[in-house]
Amino acid sequence: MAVTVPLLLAVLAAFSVPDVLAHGGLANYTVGETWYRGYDPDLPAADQLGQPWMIQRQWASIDPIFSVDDKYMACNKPGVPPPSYIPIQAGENITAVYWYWLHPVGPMTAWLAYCPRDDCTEVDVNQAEWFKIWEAGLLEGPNLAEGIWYQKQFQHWDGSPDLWPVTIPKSLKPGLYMVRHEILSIHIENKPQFYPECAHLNITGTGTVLPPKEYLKKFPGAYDANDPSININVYATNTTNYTIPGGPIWDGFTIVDKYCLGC
Ligand SMILES: *[C@@H]1O[C@H](CO)[C@@H](O)[C@H](O)[C@H]1NC(C)=O
Ligand SMILES: *[C@@H]1O[C@H](CO)[C@@H](O)[C@H](O)[C@H]1NC(C)=O
Ligand SMILES: *[C@@H]1O[C@H](CO)[C@@H](O)[C@H](O)[C@H]1NC(C)=O
Ligand SMILES: *[C@@H]1O[C@H](CO)[C@@H](O)[C@H](O)[C@H]1NC(C)=O
Ligand SMILES: *[C@@H]1O[C@H](CO)[C@@H](O)[C@H](O)[C@H]1NC(C)=O
Ligand SMILES: [Cu+2]
Repeated sequence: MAVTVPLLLAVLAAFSVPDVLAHGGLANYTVGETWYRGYDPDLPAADQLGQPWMIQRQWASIDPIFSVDDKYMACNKPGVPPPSYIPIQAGENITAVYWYWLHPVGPMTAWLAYCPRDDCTEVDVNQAEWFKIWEAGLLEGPNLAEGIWYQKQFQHWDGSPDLWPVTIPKSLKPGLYMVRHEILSIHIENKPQFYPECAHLNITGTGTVLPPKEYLKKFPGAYDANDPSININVYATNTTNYTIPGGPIWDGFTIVDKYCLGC
């Protein structure tokens, strides 16, 4: 099936047939050698919600979100918070583990939001201030429709775990944070599909900073439905030009006032 799946996807995309293939989602996380099990929409919710091991916000189905204004853009639906946190040091990688990711076209981004009052369970995910720490788009031409995106490169097409490592900025102030991984699939013309999933992190380390205001975004709010990178027909033009939505990545060094570093 490894050969026919991409072919089938190309056919589906060309005819704008609604999504019929299961495309999976963010199943687990790893930090170093340690695995953290996430929510599984195929298992009973009652066996998972509130379990002491749960570190991910609930996503009840693998279906995408179609509107940038949807309140579930923040942390999927229904986004019930978990009781536990993944411990991680600033500077370490958190690796998101997906199963059966099958869409090939579109950018991927990772975001953090600081949880005030030492608690992520009480945070309103729509009011949280998210900052982008990682992104990847088109890696190689010849154009948006046929090129190799990170979204296509990171997947294995066969159900073995697809790994997506992201580094927590070393300079980040320790504390409790939410991490938000988002895949945006744009293989269907002018019908973007968003796949966000969130987990809770307990970040330690020797960092001291948070990003300045211009990096802080809300979901909904961060994206514009008319953004040419979101409302896009990748089959219409032969180009490699693509700007990943959501503004720049915070590099972990730009602090409070870029003209006043260290003062
Ligand atoms: C995620 O973890 C669960 C529970 O340990 C396991 O059954 C499942 O195979 C894992 N999924 C992936 C994609 O690694
Ligand atoms: C850590 O994550 C970065 C991307 O953020 C990646 O380039 C690097 O290979 C990762 N390292 C490991 C050991 O996974
Ligand atoms: C976060 O980690 C610190 C350091 O290990 C620990 O003292 C604290 O209890 C943890 N907080 C939570 C909510 O897990
Ligand atoms: C797209 O553009 C590339 C580079 O300019 C060119 O090599 C290729 O033939 C073009 N493809 C089509 C289908 O026009
Ligand atoms: C392509 O580049 C132009 C600027 O040259 C920009 O206006 C446009 O939004 C870009 N398109 C995408 C999809 O990023
Ligand atoms: Cu899909």
